[in-house]
Amino acid sequence: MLKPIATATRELIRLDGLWRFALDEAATPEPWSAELATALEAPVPASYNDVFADQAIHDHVGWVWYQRTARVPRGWAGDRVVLRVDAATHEGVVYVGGTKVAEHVGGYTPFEVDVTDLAPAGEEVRITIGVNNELTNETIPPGMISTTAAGKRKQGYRHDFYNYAGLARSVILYAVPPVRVADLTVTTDVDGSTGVIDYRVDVTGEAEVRVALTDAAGAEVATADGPSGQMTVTDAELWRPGRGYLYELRAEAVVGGEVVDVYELPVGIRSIRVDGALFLINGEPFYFRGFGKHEDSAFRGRGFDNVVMVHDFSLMDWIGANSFRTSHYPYAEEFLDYADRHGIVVIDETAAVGLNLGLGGGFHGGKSEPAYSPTMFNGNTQAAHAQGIRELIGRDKNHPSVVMWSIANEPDSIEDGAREYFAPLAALARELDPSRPITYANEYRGTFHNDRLADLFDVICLNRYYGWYIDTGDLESAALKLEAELRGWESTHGKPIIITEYGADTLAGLHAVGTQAWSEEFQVDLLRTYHEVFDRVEAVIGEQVWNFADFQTSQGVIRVDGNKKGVFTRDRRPKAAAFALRERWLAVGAADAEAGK
Ligand code: GCB
Repeated sequence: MLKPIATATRELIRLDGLWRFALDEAATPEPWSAELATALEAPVPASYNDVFADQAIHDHVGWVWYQRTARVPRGWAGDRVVLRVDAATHEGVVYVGGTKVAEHVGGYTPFEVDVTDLAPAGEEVRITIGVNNELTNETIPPGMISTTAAGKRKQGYRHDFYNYAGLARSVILYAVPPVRVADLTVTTDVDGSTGVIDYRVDVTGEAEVRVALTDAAGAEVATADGPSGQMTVTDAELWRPGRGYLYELRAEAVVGGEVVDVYELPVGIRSIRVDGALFLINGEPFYFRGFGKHEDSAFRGRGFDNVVMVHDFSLMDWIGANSFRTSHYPYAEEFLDYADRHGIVVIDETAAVGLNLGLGGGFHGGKSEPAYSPTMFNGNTQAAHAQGIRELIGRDKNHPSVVMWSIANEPDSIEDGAREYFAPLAALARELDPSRPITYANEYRGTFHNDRLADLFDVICLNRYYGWYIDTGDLESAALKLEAELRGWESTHGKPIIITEYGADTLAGLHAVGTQAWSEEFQVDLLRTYHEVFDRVEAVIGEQVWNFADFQTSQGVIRVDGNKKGVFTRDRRPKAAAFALRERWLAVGAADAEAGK
């Protein structure tokens, strides 16, 4: 799905700002049929939960309503007008005037609809968007709704981050020509010093297709005709980690010799391969240094904010990180655009987190029934998961920064049914994108002895908490168990291993001379202990600390105002571990640079 952009033939307006806002129970039965009667105004983009000083809004389970008017620009006459919602978490319904125009399930991927007939050029239209945050055993991520003793509805879930909801990303109204570029798919490869670009252009209507590639200085380096084909660039400037060189692919739809539509896509030429236990980018072994992150900040919840994003990237640069995982859902596309431009490597994850009854936030939880069963994670869950994979790949397939798809975080990988559930999903991801490796992030109960999924994937991603949830405070045992396990995976699978989570909750400002869980010194020691092991095991080709920053979770006895495993606090101040990581990562980065990587 193409990101809306402005070109010579396309225009867009963002409907960001303040929208009228009401909880469903405070609204009339058909809130879209008239002006929403409410005193509340909610910012878009933002999660609504932390914006108001109102516990009922914070804890709300169910539908909320956003509404505003927008004037369709006069100049859009003759164009198709499209309304796009970048994210409605987790389910959205859209009305223009009194007419329902779109419904969508899945809280972290965009949806859009042609509203031309209801939104004539020059007219003002009323747009009402309903957003539902409910999670069930058949949604991705899953959850469960119960009623409290006091009669309130309560949303439970098996993932360790707050269920922020609302319109967390932009809402956009845009104009495109009736005959137009509808989608573009680009994959690249490298052959010696030649860059190879395979492209496919899908067109709405009847048109010829012309494609041209320009370099960063604007010089045309290749052209092609036809809806699909190949272009080559001699002496190509490659997209590399740390240097996000981008070409631009310009696709034109041409009718009777006239260009009726133009779409411009940044293209990074690079190759990705997994070879034995190596992860190769442009034929060079790549070592992942970085974090599992969250879209999470004060007031905004999961709301997209350029300030927070640029600051986070700046801190990642400062600390020497070269990569991150979009744990545990697809992030705003702006993150990938930025990563493309700056050469940051991304593991792109679906929202499939919590498909596991044996875990609660990384530690062992109670378990009473089978995970993969008609009443728990069933065919409908799997269908929603498949749709999540389609939408993730559909949105992000052209980003050079995305080097691998992670199709789930910590699903149950050891029970009956796990393989039946995951094999078709792994096959689907491969079919949709044969150009990228795939993985899933494995939790500690799935060992190299009993895991039933690893062989379906290219890279083994392990989330491990020895010294924290297991053998708390005992780093000697942690090192022994970690090394034994990593060597086991290495010898049984012979695939690359990335430790996609390791870390310790750490209270900023808590210090201790001796070993003391939760202290800043302990976080430093735990990370160092892991690093010593990683450096001894050849198949380990990456380390991503959990987490970049402290983040909000649901309330619970093991969380104090959220998860504190951040290397930075929630307001992005460094803990001692930030300086320790910086020392290690800048040194490794410098060695890589010297070796020409
Ligand atoms: C995990 C989960 C992550 C949690 C983390 C923790 O394994 O993947 O979402 O936040 O553990 O801190 O418990």
